[in-house]
Amino acid sequence: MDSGLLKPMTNTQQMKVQSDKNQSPTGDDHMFNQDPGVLVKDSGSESDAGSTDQFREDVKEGLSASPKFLSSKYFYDGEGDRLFQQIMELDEYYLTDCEYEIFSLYKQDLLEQFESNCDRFHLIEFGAGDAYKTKVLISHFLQKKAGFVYNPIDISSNVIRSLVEDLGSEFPGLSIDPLNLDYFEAVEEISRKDTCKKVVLFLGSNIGNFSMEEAVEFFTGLGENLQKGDQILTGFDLRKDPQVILAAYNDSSGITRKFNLNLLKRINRDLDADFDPEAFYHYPVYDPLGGAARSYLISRKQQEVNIKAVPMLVKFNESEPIYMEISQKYSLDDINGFAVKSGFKQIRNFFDNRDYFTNSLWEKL
Ligand code: AVI
Repeated sequence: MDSGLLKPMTNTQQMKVQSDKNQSPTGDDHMFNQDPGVLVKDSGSESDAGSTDQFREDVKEGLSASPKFLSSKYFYDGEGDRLFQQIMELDEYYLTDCEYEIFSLYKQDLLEQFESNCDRFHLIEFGAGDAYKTKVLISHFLQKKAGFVYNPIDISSNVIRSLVEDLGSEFPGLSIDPLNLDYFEAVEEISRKDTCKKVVLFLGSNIGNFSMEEAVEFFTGLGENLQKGDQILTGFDLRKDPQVILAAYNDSSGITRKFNLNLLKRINRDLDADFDPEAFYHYPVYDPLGGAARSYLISRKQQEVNIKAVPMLVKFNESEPIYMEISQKYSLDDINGFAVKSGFKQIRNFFDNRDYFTNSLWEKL
């Protein structure tokens, strides 16, 4: 994996970890066309010319393809961030509560696993956002007078700035060293400055927005930037009752629907297009065999959409889908397989009370 391909973007509202690859709408070989190792976040800004160029190219590619697709990494403009925040507060979207519960239950066990011979460890968080769940750990670690430096990593300088302000006032004793870099570069940079143990947090089942193959590439690439004994704690959403999973992506208040349709509005705004979002409907599905939740937007009628900034005229047949997102769900064997294939040893899986979700702790071999 070429971490040199990882380039920071600016002016982003909030970090969401996504693959830079587009997702094949068809099957388990889902991802294609781009470099699997590249971590990107949404640019969220019309003023970021480089990002708008990339957005235009990606929209052009996805809507010229058959079947059509759009990359879910572009969900997160300002409105997308607000909608995702609302999703995380929904009862149906159980993932956030599960991870919060795991941290509340196991904060001491986690601390014991994280501590090392060094007088401190680096708690590195990929896509820290507002660190809502991580604050449970930070608060406990400080209370226990643990030696650690918190390294939130976010490609958005705005996110980093407000997080540092917030944590500074909530936890005056916290040693915080934020990095406004892409993930692998940030890990490399921390290693260059300090040889103490690194613990990387990759939470929220963000890994689920990668295909299975990409996930292995991601973990392998991450391992190449870690030393023996360093650890990673990843949040994985587990396979469970298909109805519970489907409801998380088809909430009764329609927020997830708006979240998907918002990408069409973004294309209208940023690329001067004339999508009528109401002419599409949100269609999420869950495949209990492969464990993938996928969402589509379905054209309600035969229609044409003009995207002036590309420029392109996109023709839709009635009932034609646009593939929007994968949210992969995992078995414990899947998770163990990732660790083995990417050069880690599994230390322990931590579960919530319903066994819906796991935070899996691995050590670099
Ligand atoms: C960011 N990611 C882990 C979320 C997920 O569950 O795949 C994004 C999301 N899409 C619809 N709801 C939430």
